Amino acid sequence: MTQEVKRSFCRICSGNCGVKITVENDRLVDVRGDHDDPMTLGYTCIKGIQAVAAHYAPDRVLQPLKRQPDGSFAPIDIEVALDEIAAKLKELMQTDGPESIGVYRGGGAFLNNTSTNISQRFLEAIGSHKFFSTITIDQSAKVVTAGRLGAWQGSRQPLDTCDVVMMVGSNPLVSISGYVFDARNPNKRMKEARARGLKIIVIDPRHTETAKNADVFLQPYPGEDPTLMASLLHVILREGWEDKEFCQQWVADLDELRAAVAPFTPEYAAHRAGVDAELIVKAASLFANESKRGFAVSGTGPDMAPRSNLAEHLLECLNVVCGRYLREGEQVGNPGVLQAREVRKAQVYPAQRWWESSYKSRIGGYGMLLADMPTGVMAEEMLQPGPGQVKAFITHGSNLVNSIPDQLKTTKALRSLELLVTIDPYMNETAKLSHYVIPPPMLYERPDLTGFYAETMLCPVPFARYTPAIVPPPEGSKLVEDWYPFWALAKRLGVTLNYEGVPLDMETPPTTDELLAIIASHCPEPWETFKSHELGKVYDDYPQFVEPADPDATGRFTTMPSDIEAEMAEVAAEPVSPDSVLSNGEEFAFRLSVRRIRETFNSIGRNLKEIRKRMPYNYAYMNPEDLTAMGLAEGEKISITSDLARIEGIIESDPTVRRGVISMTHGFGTLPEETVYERDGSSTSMLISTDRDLDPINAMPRMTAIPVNIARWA
Ligand SMILES: Nc1nc2c(c(=O)[nH]1)N[C@H]1C(S)=C(S)[C@@H](COP(=O)(O)OP(=O)(O)OC[C@H]3O[C@@H](n4cnc5c(=O)[nH]c(N)nc54)[C@H](O)[C@@H]3O)O[C@H]1N2
Ligand SMILES: Nc1nc2c(c(=O)[nH]1)N[C@H]1C(S)=C(S)[C@@H](COP(=O)(O)OP(=O)(O)OC[C@H]3O[C@@H](n4cnc5c(=O)[nH]c(N)nc54)[C@H](O)[C@@H]3O)O[C@H]1N2
Ligand code: SF4
Ligand SMILES: [Mo]
Repeated sequence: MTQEVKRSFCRICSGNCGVKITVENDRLVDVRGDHDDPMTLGYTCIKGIQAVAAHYAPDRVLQPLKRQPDGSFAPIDIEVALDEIAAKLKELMQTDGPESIGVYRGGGAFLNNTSTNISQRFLEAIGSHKFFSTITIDQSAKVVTAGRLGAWQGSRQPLDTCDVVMMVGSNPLVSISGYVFDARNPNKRMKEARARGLKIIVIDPRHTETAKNADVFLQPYPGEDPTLMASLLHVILREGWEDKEFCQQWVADLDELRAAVAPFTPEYAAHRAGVDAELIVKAASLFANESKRGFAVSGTGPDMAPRSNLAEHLLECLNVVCGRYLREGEQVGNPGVLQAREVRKAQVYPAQRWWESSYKSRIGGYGMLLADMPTGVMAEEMLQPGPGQVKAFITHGSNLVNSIPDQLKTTKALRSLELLVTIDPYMNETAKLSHYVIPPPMLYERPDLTGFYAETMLCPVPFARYTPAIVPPPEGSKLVEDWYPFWALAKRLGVTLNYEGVPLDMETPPTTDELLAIIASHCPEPWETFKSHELGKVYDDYPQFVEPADPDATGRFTTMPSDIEAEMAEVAAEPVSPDSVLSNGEEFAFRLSVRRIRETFNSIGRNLKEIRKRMPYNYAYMNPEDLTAMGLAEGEKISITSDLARIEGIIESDPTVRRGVISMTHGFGTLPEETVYERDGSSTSMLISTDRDLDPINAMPRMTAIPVNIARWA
């Protein structure tokens, strides 16, 4: 038996950690961090290390399956399955029109370059708007903000040129994700940045791994970011710490912003959020007065809370009033390698409010965000009868049962479909409800690239890398690449797929490598040369500098459009009772706060023994003083009750969680009627309603700061 060590990179999350893989008889036997990887320097996490177990897990699906009348699944030839699926789609297109067909692009498809955009292109080709993706159940408030405030074409200041970074509700040291925070081996990068003198401000209900590096740490109740951001702006504008010259030239309505934040004194915000007013002033001073370069940035925390759009808007206003963007002549950190370069001019791309003029959802009349319909209304699109009702659905690299809020409603909606197709390597909870399950190869069984979609955001330098497939799929398996079902269905329906601007040949299927070459067509090197760099390459010979503004540039940031102003007034008028929250007419003592854990990636990883040894279920993390006050103890089982439902949790005493908060991750549990907490964990999505509390514009449900009561499990 010969063993061989090969090099590749992990794609479970967007960290793209370089790995060394031992292969024996065409099978993976070991995956570990590659210390020669120029980006990630040997870093990996438990999920990456467990890739061998993940590839050969017993619940992996190795051939296409069709659900039988008795509910069991039987193997089916892929071409027969695609014929049957295409026939149903054709029938629905004739009887109900193309809008009856929808797709969900989940994280599994997003992190796989050839399939990132293919489902969307498929729907475009058949003429349906029912495209949903994780974007609208994640940080869609960032899209809304760019559409209402405007955006600076010159991009943010690169991290290595910054004096200060303010991180609001993001924990890149665990999530390996962060808009412009350095996610390549983030522990080491954080240490390097701190040694260089970077100051860190963190605002988070939990004293996170990231917060341990903070110079100023605010620990508010979740859901109070709008007030906190407003009070930071209040202090900055009161003290005159804004960049006056920048504001004069590029902000249309600074006086209106000043007036709107006037009621949000540090004392008022501190009282609501449960923090020290002095700390708000200190954070404002460090950000705006003591530092000259940097940025404020958020993660899922504020963007999953009520008033996500308002919080994100005010947060970005911090960057606007301090002029924290690259100016003419400055070098762009990562202009991109694989993607076409954006025009970078020192000017504002004014607010476009795309959703106002776009196609509107049948449910709720929401406009499109990018090309997405809001996930918050997806289940209703399936459930509510009438023209345009979604009746056939393809879920691509997603586990909707576990990831879409209002789990009971979501499950009911998926069960109501005339056709549900899942493209996923595993028999996950959503696959169990599907009529067809189409399994693709897993990550080390296919060629790929470092993530192209968000490359300029997630990697601070222009780096890209190709990996070939490391092993073939397991012997005897019948898998098709993720993009294939979409190509094959388009062919059967007689439409052409337009792939990243290139119309595909619809007679002969492309190869995965050909599709990757299309994605990489903007790379400064020819495809074969690009592929030949085993450890990838930093393309720093092709710098991009911010160009001067157009002489007639008239775009300005609009900090206080009337809808923001109205929402600010609503917040200011809200009754304040920091120690309890009212929701749907009931009173609650705790707020459930969203979080990620190292061991799992959304619902991924729960099927692996080594991971479950470390994380048997999703713990309910609570402050020890709250436990004492309630006569509860670590290891006890509690009920967590929202205005919608009740779930179980086992307490883990955690002094990093602020009092009045229960911190719990999502993605656990299984089908609602089958869940046994000790075996499956529980789904926090059960607690979240999509009938009410949806944010305007993006229909974001209330996924953090969920009002809950806690009691010993009876
Ligand atoms: N290991 C692992 N990594 C992941 C994932 C995973 O599941 N596991 N998921 C991936 C995905 S899909 C995404 S989108 C990214 C997300 O990446 P991040 O946004 O960095 O996610 P978290 O690590 O949960 O950090 C969110 C922080 O917000 C805090 N928070 C909660 N509510 C509030 C609030 O109302 N206000 C404020 N200010 N803070 C709040 C939480 O305590 C938490 O520390 O992570 C990705 N990376
Ligand atoms: N309550 C609550 N709900 C949430 C969140 C939260 O914080 N709290 N977070 C939200 C966020 S930010 C996100 S991004 C979503 C995530 O929502 P989803 O994307 O639905 O969640 P995952 O569990 O990551 O599902 C990914 C699926 O992709 C599969 N997969 C992995 N690799 C591949 C591949 O190469 N090809 C294919 N076809 N499949 C693959 C995995 O097996 C898995 O079933 O959840 C959202 N839902
Ligand atoms: S952080 Fe973990 S899951 Fe993410 S790419 Fe690296 S090894 Fe993979
Ligand atoms: Mo996400």
